Amino acid sequence: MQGELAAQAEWDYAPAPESRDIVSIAPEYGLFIDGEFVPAADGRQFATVNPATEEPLAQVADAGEADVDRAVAAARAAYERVWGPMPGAERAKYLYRIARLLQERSREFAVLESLDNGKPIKESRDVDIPLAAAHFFYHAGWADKLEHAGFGPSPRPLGVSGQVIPWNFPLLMAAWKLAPALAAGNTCVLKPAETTPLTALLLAEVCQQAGLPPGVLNVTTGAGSTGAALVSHPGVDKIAFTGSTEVGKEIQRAVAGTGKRLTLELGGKAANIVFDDAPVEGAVEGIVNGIFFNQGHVCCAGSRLLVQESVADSVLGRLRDRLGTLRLGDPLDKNTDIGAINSRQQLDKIRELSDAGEAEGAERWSPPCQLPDRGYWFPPTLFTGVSQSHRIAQEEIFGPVLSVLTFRTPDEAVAKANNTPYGLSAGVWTEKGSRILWMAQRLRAGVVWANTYNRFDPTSPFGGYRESGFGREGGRHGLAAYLNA
Ligand code: TAP
Repeated sequence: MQGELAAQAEWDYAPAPESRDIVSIAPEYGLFIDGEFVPAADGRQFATVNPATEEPLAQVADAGEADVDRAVAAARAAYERVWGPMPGAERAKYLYRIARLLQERSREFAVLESLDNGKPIKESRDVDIPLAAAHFFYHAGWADKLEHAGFGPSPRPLGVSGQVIPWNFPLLMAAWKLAPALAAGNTCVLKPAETTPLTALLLAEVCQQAGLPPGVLNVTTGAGSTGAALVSHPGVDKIAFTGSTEVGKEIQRAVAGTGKRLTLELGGKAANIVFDDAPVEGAVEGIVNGIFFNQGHVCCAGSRLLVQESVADSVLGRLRDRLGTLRLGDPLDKNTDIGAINSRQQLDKIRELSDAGEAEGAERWSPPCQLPDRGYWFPPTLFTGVSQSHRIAQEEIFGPVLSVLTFRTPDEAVAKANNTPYGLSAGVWTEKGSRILWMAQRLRAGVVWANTYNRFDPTSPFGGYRESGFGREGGRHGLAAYLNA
């Protein structure tokens, strides 16, 4: 017996926390306007907290209308005097510099992102930060080649771009928005999410370090009202928004008739479809990556698993086994698979929708999983017996919760996958290439992954339609959103 216990103990994971010493968090942060960090005009601040511990991290300036006005004026002046007239090859040098600095300071960014957002360090270290740098590298390459991008002989920038981003990939969403805008010759005012402002402010510091001319990038931290002030500011030429469908619709109403250009990247309720000929081990990894990556805080998360009835039992058996191996806990631990939920408000929403799933008759399952005493946590959760009308099959949960449905034929899979008001992404798992193409033609989704999931690349356009928004980010298509062709 003792030998057994000793053998078991040997196989336990030892804690492997990443040191937070590399990050120095200031007690207070200002807004970044015209190349300088400044307090809000009315001196207001808000706290940002570590969602894994509820520990306050810093006080951050809360931008009001006057601050947004200052930021837009700085962006306009920089656009007219410096950035707009600058040759593309010169702009590219700044973008390359920013990209290299992101790489050089990547550990610092990764630790700060995990502290402010709650995501596992292995994700911020291996996904968020390298991809953010890749977006700057990629778009730096376009800056002096815009006339060859297929938008006519001399595409022009739009002017000042107002960019409002969410909390799920704070630095990466900033990079998705800023890199193409700057490469195309626009200047920017960025509004990060209230719960995750710190890496956008560190990025502003990197831009200072790179010598980016003042006013080219401005960061106005604050809550939804700051975003609304930016959206409705008459000095902004283009709005780029990523976030909820509800706020996206509000923004669309606010800019209607103003002549401002708009792109919206909104929610999703993607189907991840597993056929009976799919390689099961790979599919199970893809299901896990599809919904448990980033705690399911992913607009394109594969939150509805559609599995062919003949293999449902074996796939679900293996999936349950795999979920039993996921490690939930300290986001800074390098072994952690599932970190903290980003905010109390988001945790409440996940709980409410999961309770509704049970109340509507679906069967809920989670592996044995100890949740930390402090912070915002939700265990990986699987719902079986889900019907298409259940709220958990219709609404975006934006958490580590998978709704499982079954199908018998490819037609039924398509019908169920498309039974959603969203249209952002989908996954198909099958051995047959012809079936992948057949499915991809019928799935109403902006992105269809085949035998993989949640793969991103700056060269590849990403975006949805219907309630998932419009416009593309990434690739040549993404550049179009920032150019007057
Ligand atoms: P949103 O409210 O949509 O937040 C996205 C961004 O918009 C944030 O920077 C937010 O600021 C800002 N904002 C809020 N109201 C605004 C307004 N009226 N005008 C302009 N900007 C405004 O999302 P959330 O509240 O963080 O999350 C709510 C739900 O949205 C989630 O549960 C999830 O289902 C969904 N969501 C989807 C995505 C993606 S990528 N599709 C991302 C985040 C959330 P504050 O953060 O300061 O409020």
